Amino acid sequence: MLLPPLAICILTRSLATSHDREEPAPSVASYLAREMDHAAEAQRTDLMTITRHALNEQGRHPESRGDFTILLSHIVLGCKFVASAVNKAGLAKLIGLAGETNIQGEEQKKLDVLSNEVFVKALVSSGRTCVLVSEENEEAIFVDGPLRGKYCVCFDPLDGSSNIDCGVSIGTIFGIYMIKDKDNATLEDVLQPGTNMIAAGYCMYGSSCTLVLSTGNGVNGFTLDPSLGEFILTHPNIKIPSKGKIYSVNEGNARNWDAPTAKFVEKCKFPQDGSSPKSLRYIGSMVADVHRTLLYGGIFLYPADKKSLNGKLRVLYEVFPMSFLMEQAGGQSFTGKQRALELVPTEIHQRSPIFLGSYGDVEEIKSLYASESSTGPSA
Ligand code: AHM
Ligand code: MG
Repeated sequence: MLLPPLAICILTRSLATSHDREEPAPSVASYLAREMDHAAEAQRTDLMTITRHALNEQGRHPESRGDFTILLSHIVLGCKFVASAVNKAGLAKLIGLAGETNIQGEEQKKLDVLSNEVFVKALVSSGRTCVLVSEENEEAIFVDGPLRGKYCVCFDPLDGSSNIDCGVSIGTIFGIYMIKDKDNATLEDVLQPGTNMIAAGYCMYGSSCTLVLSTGNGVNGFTLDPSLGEFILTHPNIKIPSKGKIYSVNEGNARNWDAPTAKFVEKCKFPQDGSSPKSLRYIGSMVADVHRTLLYGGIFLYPADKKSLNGKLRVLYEVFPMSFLMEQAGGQSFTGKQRALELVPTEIHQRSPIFLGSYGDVEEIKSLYASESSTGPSA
């Protein structure tokens, strides 16, 4: 069989590279087998959409009446809207998005404000929510009348929005609770420990649009196929590696860190056990940093420091959902004092320090905090 020129070029390059590294060269047969796998993938006709996946999950709960699937479909609609708006963000000056003036001379809404409106309306109109907490709204929103349902949703409609103008990945984060008493919704319904969450997820608007979801039965990732307008299961049953080679932190805050954080980062750079130093990767968009951590392993840190005693990230719609996903994927999440999901928030916009990622890496920071508390502060 004749190989197309591109295949010959790739094959020659990969043969040369593997020769340099003294690795066994791939055979033509294995190259072709891989190409055929890709072709089969592209022609797959049995697509697991996110709705089909939710319906399958629903089948595991005979008492379920489909309310969660309906709620999820409204969240998915919000994500698709924001994905489309984010894709056009670079055209802002031409078509008047994100704070620019459009051709009618009307001031357009900033993307984060627009995203918030879309999610609030989608969640309320689902008829399945009763209390909403959004990063963009100072007060919680209580849904009244016939549209009131049994779920409480805490969300950050567009996290990492300082990255919008330069086209870096941003995302939506959400965590879902069940109301305690449907006829009497109060703030207590959202001031619950993260262990009470029934589902959490995020949608990353990046080089592709990926929605990662857990309903408490593992973690699954779905990628938006723009031609179908559907999220398709592409990352089933995500498990985070038990140890990683990457740490992710804003090192610009280093001079204000406490001793355990400073020691941990020092160990990442100058390991004393003969292992290689870890690589630093920091995007400054929690969704993107956590997504990479989930897939490749490693640790993401937003610690407390002398200026921000509770760190920066918000408990209800940043720390809890990401901690839930990490635990469901086999990792862990720690605040510097306790398992993150066991924290009991007292305010809806409360912040907390956070260390999350591979089980073994978080174990290390936990032991540094444990020895600090047994010997007292060392710095
Ligand atoms: P935001 O909710 O105002 O967008 O802030 C949250 C973002 C996270 O996405 C990210 O992890 C963090 O802020 C980055 O903060 P910093 O710029 O201090 O490193
Ligand atoms: Mg945020």
